Amino acid sequence: METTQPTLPKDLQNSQVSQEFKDLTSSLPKNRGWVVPVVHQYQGFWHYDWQLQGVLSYQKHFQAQDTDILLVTTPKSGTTWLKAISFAITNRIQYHVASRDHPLIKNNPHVLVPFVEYVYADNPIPDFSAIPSPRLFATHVPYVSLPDSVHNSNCKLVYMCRNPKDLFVSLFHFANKLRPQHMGANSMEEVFELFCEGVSVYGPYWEHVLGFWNESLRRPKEVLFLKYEDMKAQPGIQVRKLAEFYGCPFTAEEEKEGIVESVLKLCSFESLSNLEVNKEGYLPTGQMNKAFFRKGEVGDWKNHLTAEMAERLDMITEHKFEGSGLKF
Ligand code: PAP
Repeated sequence: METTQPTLPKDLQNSQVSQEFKDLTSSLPKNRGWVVPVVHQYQGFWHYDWQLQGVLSYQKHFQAQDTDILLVTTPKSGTTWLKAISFAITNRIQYHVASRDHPLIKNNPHVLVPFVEYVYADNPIPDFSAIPSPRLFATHVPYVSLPDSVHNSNCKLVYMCRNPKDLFVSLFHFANKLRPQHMGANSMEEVFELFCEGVSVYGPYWEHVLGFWNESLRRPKEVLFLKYEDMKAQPGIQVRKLAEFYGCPFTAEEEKEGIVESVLKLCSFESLSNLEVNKEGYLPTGQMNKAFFRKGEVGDWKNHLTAEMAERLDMITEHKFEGSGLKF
């Protein structure tokens, strides 16, 4: 049997949000959350309260620098993997990727590359001054809700998306792991309906993806759009693409030493999921690290969705992405 959280992680507890924030959200559209009872819609996307508190503070206070790198995903698109790979690439002078003391051996990738809105949710005015350049952050925030300073800077955005069928299945399992035992599991049919209506954390999924897809077409030098499936199929090509995009392509010498293979090995599902820290550890918010590692495969939806569900998701995706040039 899969283990669930002993208690609701801190970031999902309503007691963590201020009264001022509660007054503000009282006028926003509401719906049923997958883990918490209520989610609110802000600028067209669904958030649970602690997260939205962070998004608002992030919008208000974050000052982007042109050298910043922001990793963006909608949840369950391969965030943990992208964080690990990006951390390994951008810090490779300081931390040799084949070293047994590499920070990724002792730390979950979410600790090394934090979600910036969660940092703000915890502390409305965090101090980022000690972070060396290029600063590496992650976010799930949709394009429309990113801070103006991100929109107006030349900072680099990497967006990783994943096909909606696998993403839905991954999110379904993740949400059930986060729900403490006494709340019981969601039924797949119920949350499938919500997902199709766009009600998922940081959803609607399709609008989230399109926001960054369109921006990547408009500003290809600043916005790199990747797919989880391509990363699985051609990891070497994608890792080299990332290193180039970050302005630190691999040298001939590094290539000769097999750096690409070392990065991929260090960050592989097998390596990360078998580390002590990821089997036993918890994030500062209280989430179990192991919840971020399930199967790490493409096509697992076939084991979970009925033919009707798959067809419905395909039809919605085709309709929403029509004319955009984006396909799975
Ligand atoms: P997040 O957006 O909530 O941070 P994220 O890392 O995107 O989570 O989602 C976890 C998914 O990525 C899981 O997919 P699954 O449920 O279909 O299995 C997880 O297994 C997968 N994953 C985690 N690490 C890796 C990795 N190193 N390589 C490939 N897939 C991975």
